[in-house]
Amino acid sequence: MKDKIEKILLENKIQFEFIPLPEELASDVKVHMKFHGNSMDRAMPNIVFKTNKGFIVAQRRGDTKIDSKKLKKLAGVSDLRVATEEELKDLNLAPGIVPPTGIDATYFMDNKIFEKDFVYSGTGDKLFAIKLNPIDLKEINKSTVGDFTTQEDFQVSNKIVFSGIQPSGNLHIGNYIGSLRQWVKGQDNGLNIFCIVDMHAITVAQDPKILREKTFELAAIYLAAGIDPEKSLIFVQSHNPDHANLGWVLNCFASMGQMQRMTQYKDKSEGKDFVSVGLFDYPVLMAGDILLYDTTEVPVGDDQKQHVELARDLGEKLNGKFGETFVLPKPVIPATGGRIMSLIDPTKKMSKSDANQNATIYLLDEPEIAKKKIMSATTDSGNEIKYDWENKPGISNLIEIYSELEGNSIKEIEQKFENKNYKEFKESVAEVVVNFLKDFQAKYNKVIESDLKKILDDGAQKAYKLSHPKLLEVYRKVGFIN
Ligand code: AQP
Repeated sequence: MKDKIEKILLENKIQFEFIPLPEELASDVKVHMKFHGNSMDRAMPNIVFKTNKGFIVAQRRGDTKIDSKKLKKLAGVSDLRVATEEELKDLNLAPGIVPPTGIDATYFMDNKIFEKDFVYSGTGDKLFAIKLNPIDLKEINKSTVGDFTTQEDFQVSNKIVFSGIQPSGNLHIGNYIGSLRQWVKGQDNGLNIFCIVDMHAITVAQDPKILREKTFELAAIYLAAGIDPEKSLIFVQSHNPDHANLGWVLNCFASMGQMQRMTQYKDKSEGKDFVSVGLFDYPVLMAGDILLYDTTEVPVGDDQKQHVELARDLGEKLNGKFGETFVLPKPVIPATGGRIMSLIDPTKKMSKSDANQNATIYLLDEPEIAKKKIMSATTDSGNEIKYDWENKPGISNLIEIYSELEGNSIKEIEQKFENKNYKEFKESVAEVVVNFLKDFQAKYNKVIESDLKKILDDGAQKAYKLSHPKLLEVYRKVGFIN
């Protein structure tokens, strides 16, 4: 059937594009529309009806439903029912994957379809959808157009979230507040993909044994933070080769100048004897990570904003050159907590790789050690608990940590500690941090015993099924043969 419609469209000089679909998603139009970064208003299901005057095909916009009374009136029939499987077989069709043309029937199109300049439809082959202009379709099918639908009340979320953390070093409360916590908050909505980006980790020297251990540790940290593998996809970057493959293609479109502007590269390479090409180039791989899944949102800490913008720029560049290919993602950075600072030097961000262990509260720190770190955090010579980054960065940082972990607003904290000194305030911050760590670590100790390998394997398989059609689309567009 796919070949037949291809022939019809070519003969009629109609522009179209076949969109490969991962097998697992193929039967669920809502899922694969979402996967392609589209909502159901771009889907065009084709339904075959048996009427008292023969077969008709009704084409509607995917977010609407058919009003059979109206369709009967438009088609001028008194009887109307969905064709049975047997009847579809007689027409050489399979249920659920009816193509948009080439059927021996009368065609009816609902007006709402024409609000979009292109739509996605089945092809008769469950591994391919087709993208085309509905006006072209109307011409070749000689369709009757009218109003025979009502708006569906369901809303398909169009949100696709992708983010990742490197399994390098020890995760800290900055990673938790800036990233992990945002992921957990959003996972009930849309498709959420959380990656353990081991390929990014090797851009600086890693001990292979420790990297393996840290990869499992990070998976357990994801789960302890509240990422639920039933709701979200968790996998290891190197398990899905599409990331490196798309990264390579994108490399060929990123300019040296663009890459040299990446501030994280400048920071991380400064003063180093050896700087790998990987460290320079990893934002392109990150762009690949994001663009592969038609990601709409990337929840990250403030330091990653520039990299998400690079992903956008590269996506835009390829869209301009090859036509719409990538969804352009936006970084989602929390209003507060997007940049938790070092406890020792509050003008620097808290970082896994800080040489001074006292600068950072690690998620797996002994609570008593974390308490000592807070008590010795750098403040200033004043005595007022005031949120003022310019003059009081140390205190502002502690206020932010308190606020993020305890849920109080900055104002409430300032009021609460109005007549308290720094020592008393630090004791309260330490208490909040200790309580948080105890709770987090109890969850961590539980999940570290679970079958993490299986969760990661399942995640990688699903991720590949989602990403591979996109990679194939890019390969085709750049001119690689199938
Ligand atoms: N201090 C921070 N405050 C808020 N968010 C932060 N993130 C990192 N530091 C802070 C966010 O955590 C995620 C982890 O990203 P990553 O593992 O790719 O590494 P990174 O950004 O390089 O993190 P680090 O902790 O600074 O590691 P090193 O020391 O290795 O460079 C990202 O979303 C990041 O924004």
